[in-house]
Amino acid sequence: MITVYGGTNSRATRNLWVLEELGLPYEQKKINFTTGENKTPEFLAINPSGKVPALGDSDGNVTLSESFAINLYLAQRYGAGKLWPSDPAGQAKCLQWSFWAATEAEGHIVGLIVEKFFKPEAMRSAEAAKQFEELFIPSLKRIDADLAGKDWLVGNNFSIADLQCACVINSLNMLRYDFTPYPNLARWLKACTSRPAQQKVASMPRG
Ligand SMILES: N[C@@H](CCC(=O)N[C@@H](CS)C(=O)NCC(=O)O)C(=O)O
Repeated sequence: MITVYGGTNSRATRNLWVLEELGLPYEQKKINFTTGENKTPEFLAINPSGKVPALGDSDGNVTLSESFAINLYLAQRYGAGKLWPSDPAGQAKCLQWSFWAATEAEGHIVGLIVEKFFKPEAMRSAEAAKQFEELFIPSLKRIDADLAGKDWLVGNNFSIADLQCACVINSLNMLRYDFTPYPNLARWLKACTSRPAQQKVASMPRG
């Protein structure tokens, strides 16, 4: 049995997206990190970092943390020929885009969202917001250029590479971010987020 620890107010949504894409049975244990449920001894035994998401897979005999790594595990173990390409070059590209999403995009994008959305209004800084945006604009340009003339990042099909990048970039929609300067990215993001699996996760009750 696969168990996802984390609610829909967390990065667990990207793991739920993979599970829904693959049609895998799973149970979800909502760990409320806003009330400190992520720091209980029970949860720290699952993820000593005290963060969600985490994943347990009793069939695979593994407990994992780090949302991108969880997705790569699920894609490799259960998504061969679907989310996980069969050729080594395609697989390497999926790793490339996963690391890119984690290191070149997510931190700066989350920084902007915290600055413009989560911080109390009195504490927001337009200068800090501008700095975060300047840091991720090269990444938006990079992925927009890569998507010119093609539908998906790796090969001819939607893969874990698309999912890992789309879940990060889509969070900018919380800010109604203007993707007009990046037409290839905008088209691709719409295709990713229109997928039934993502729509299902997006319609789950928040929390
Ligand atoms: N790099 C980690 C980040 C996990 C993370 O920061 N999770 C947040 C919720 S989305 C959390 O648990 N925050 C509570 C805390 O840091 O105490 C991942 O991708 O899984």
